[in-house]
Amino acid sequence: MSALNPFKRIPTIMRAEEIVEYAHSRSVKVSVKSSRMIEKVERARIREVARLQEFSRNVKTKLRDAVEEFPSIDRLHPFYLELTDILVGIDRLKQALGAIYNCIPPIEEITRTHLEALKLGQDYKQLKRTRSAAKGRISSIIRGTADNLDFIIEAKKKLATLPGILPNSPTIVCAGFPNVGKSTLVRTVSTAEPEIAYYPFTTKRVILGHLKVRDYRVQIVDTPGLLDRPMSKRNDIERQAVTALKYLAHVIIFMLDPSEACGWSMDDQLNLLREVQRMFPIIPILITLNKTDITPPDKLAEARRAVPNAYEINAIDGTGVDVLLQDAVEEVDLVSLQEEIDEHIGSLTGRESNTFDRD
Ligand SMILES: Nc1nc2c(ncn2[C@@H]2O[C@H](COP(=O)(O)OP(=O)(O)O)[C@@H](O)[C@H]2O)c(=O)[nH]1
Ligand SMILES: [Mg+2]
Repeated sequence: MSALNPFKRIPTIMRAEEIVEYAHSRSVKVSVKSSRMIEKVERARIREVARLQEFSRNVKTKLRDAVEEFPSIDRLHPFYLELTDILVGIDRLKQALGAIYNCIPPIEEITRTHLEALKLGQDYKQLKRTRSAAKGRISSIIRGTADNLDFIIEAKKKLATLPGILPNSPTIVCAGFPNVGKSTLVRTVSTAEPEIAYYPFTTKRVILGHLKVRDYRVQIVDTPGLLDRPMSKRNDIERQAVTALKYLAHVIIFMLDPSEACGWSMDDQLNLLREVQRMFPIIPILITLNKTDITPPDKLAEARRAVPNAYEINAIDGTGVDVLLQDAVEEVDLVSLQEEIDEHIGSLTGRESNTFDRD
């Protein structure tokens, strides 16, 4: 498996105060072995130099790690890019990462000038003061970027809840009104326990399952709060979240419940179907009648007339599901998918760090 949710892999990021504390505790532990024969002031010089270097090194490492271990924004899968924008704002995130990174050169400069001063200092107390002044100035720089560190820590937390998709596996998205059986289908066809995740701006849980069809590792995901009601009832953010699905879905299974046990009339369901067809004109949509086990014959006949050649399934016991999935994978444009994979792998191998203004 390659790249699941890239934000789950970010190591712990320290807050400003934690970085200062951490670097301080490391620097005071530095012990310098020097001969008793050396004068007191020289011993102090060696010690203060070592402590300042240790402090500076730890601070820089923590800042650099915070930025470099964050997934490279420009190389995110478009699905995550879109959702990242909704959840935290791409511009603000780039600005925060850039600002944190830009703390490093001034810290290096302060370190350099104070190390020079330590070379020249003649008295024991003065050496201590110089080291302490350098640490103070470096700490202020870190505290000055505390908001940015807090921001990326929060961003990481939010982004880590998104579903962990495999960018190079065929992806089936289940759509349809609430209670038509989307989650049931995902659970029935998944070979392992499905992953539970969250989409932005719905409190409903997303279910992401994995299965094998022919030789392909396929993922199937449902869409609570997204493709389950008319677009006219949505705000901009929800619309953007729906749009993100076009980067995810290679094929859509649109589920209808002709028994209407879901609580929605077939007319409403068919209207939503037409809306989804309009929204995703180039994604293949497989229309599926679910709950055939409890649908009265007259309602089933009516549904067959409304959507001729629809798949007919029972999501609970899996009747009809095999044919549906085989055809779903058949619909995935495997040639374009291969190109996508190549592009993705190419971008990963060219990876160095985040792109942002380093001036
Ligand atoms: N009889 C029957 N009930 C089903 C079928 N598929 C789903 N259900 C039931 O319909 C209800 C809603 O299903 P769920 O998967 O939660 O719908 P979702 O909101 O679209 O995810 C649940 O009580 C399911 O057990 C089916 O094929 N036959
Ligand atoms: Mg559900």
